Amino acid sequence: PSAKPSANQSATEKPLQPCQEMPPGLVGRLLIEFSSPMSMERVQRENPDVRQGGKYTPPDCLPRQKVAILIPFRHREHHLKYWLHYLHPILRRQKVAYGIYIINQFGEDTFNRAKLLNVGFLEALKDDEEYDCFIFSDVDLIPMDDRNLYRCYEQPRHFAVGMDKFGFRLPYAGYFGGVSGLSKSQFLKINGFPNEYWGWGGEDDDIFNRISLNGMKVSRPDIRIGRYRMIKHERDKHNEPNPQRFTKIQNTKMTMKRDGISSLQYRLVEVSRQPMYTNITVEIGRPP
Ligand code: UDH
Repeated sequence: PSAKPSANQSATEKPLQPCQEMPPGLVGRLLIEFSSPMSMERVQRENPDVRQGGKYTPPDCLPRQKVAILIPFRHREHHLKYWLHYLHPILRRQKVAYGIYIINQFGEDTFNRAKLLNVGFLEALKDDEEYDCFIFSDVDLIPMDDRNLYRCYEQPRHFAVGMDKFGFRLPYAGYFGGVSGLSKSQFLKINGFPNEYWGWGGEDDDIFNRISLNGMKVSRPDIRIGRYRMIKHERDKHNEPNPQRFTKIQNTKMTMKRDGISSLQYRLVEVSRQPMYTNITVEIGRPP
């Protein structure tokens, strides 16, 4: 073994042990509510150990994975404050090294969640090539139990199995929406996500198809642990249900080879490092 100290270990300290598989500081079920006012100042005050750009490394053990958390985003500042307020402390207790990336769609054309997440994958790796796990989370979904560990698994992971709006049950067996996670190699194996789902719906089913068609199987937490609260909201402008989604998800087998991370095109508008997250504003075009 080399004597070279790692990044979070100085020459004088004794070497850090790998973080435990099941972190000892977890608290289990959490009380999640969105009625008390929230501010970014408060989030900053309560998370002094989060580094610029929303990065964190456990100080007391060597994390097993480096996780990039990617959030598709436009005009949801109010939700983002709650997400950061709840998630930073949870992720800290879960003992992973992580960075938070907001992938902000520039302009007012039709929203495209999956394409934004493809951009997030490449831009996070540009920022830090050591990311080996990617978690894709909607901005309005908060886990109700910190035993739902935000990391990557042997198989692609679906985290949001029990959302309040679906009565804390999976809405259907192949549901892959809300919060999901793939290792770098799992993501590349399915050629990333589709770029051609404009507007609401279908892209998560396409991703589920990609996973199955490539011989993988979705893994999930226990339904008692994978519970989520969603911040209630009305439908956004420029994210109407996509009427093509039903036919498109029939064709994943044909489209996934040409449409994905391999065919992604975008124009980076701005990368800005905020105290609690990194903001990536991107122009991704509009539906044909
Ligand atoms: N998102 C944005 N801005 C948008 C659209 C979507 O940030 O304008 C992101 C955000 O992370 C959101 C995710 O994309 O959590 C998914 O979009 P969504 O929240 O619209 O999807 P969901 O299925 O809601 O949660 C659909 C509209 C429900 C309307 C119900 C009215 N009672």
